[in-house]
Amino acid sequence: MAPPMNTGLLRIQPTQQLDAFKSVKKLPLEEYFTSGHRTCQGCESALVMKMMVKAAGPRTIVLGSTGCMYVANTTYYSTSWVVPWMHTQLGSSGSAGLGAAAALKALMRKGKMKKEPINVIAFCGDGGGADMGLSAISATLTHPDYNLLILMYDNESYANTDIQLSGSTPYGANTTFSPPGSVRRIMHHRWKKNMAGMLAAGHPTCRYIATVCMSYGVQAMNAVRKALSIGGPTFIHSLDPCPKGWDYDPIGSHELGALAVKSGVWPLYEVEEGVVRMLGKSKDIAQGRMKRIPVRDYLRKQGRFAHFTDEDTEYFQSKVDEMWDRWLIPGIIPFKKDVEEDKAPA
Ligand SMILES: Cc1ncc(C[n+]2csc(CCOP(=O)(O)OP(=O)(O)O)c2C)c(N)n1
Ligand code: SF4
Ligand SMILES: [Mg+2]
Repeated sequence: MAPPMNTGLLRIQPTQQLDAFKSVKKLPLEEYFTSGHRTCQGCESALVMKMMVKAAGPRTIVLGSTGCMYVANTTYYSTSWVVPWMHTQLGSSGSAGLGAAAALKALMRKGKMKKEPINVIAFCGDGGGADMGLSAISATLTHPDYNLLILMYDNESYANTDIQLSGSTPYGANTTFSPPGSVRRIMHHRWKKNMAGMLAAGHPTCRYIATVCMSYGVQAMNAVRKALSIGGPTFIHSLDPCPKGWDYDPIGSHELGALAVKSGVWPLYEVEEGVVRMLGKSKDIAQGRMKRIPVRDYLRKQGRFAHFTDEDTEYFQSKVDEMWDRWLIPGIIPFKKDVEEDKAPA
């Protein structure tokens, strides 16, 4: 792990060294997000909550913005959370997380609380994070002197309010805002927002950014542990298959996450103190040990793409190819260098 960034006297909250789990057999048995929630069968976002807090451990405060992971997990007078948990407004995970981290820091500085590592994790959905709460997340990531992790669970729609299109919804997907019709087949023409890459490029003060998918659960949990050990503002973006919104049999959740990674649709990587590393299968792809599988294999398993013609699938494939073959950093940073400009005399 890279040495911590020097932020002077400002980093008062202690962090802890959470070592990586070596395998699934080494995971602790304790649960801090338990049974009793009301998410759909096969909901990967619920799995993200469970594994995220298992990775963090009991000295953790979780804050969550409105969405499925609020509504389904905190039915009146009951909750699946074992650790302290607080709901925050839909676009506020960044500010709520920063406020909680600042409060802990102030209480510890004033001697009103024992100085000990307490994890603050603020989660949000893609609607609450990539769209509505983007400015609060961005502002929070510019504060190097508070320890918190923001985790965006991305089910690629405003799922809780019945699958409306978000800035994270993939091209062409059928949502309640983009139903294919006989006159226009493709109703959503925008490409998915590159959230983690955008935050990494624009926020050098953010000390750790990672993309994860719970189909690779130990790796995802280790990203959470690394983020919490590094401290400072950190960000994790997880891609979560959603049986309701993506329209598939709930048994397919794990497989769909793996197909997203193997097809290159969802690159796994981390940016630690400004150093980029591809991870897992994405590293194998980037280093030529594995060929990407066709995106068709991923798309055809989901009802939200059932209206796709060959032409639509080819377009989708061409955009994923572009991410891997033409981006400055494959799957992460899209800028292209103007080679001619470099050669031109000053
Ligand atoms: C300011 C505000 N606008 C709209 C809503 C209604 N609303 C509640 S949950 C939700 C969807 C949030 O989507 P996302 O953040 O992606 O979480 P998901 O439901 O997909 O888990 C919406 C629009 C709200 N609660 N607050
Ligand atoms: S709609 Fe999707 S994200 Fe929401 S509870 Fe169901 S499976 Fe989970
Ligand atoms: Mg969502």
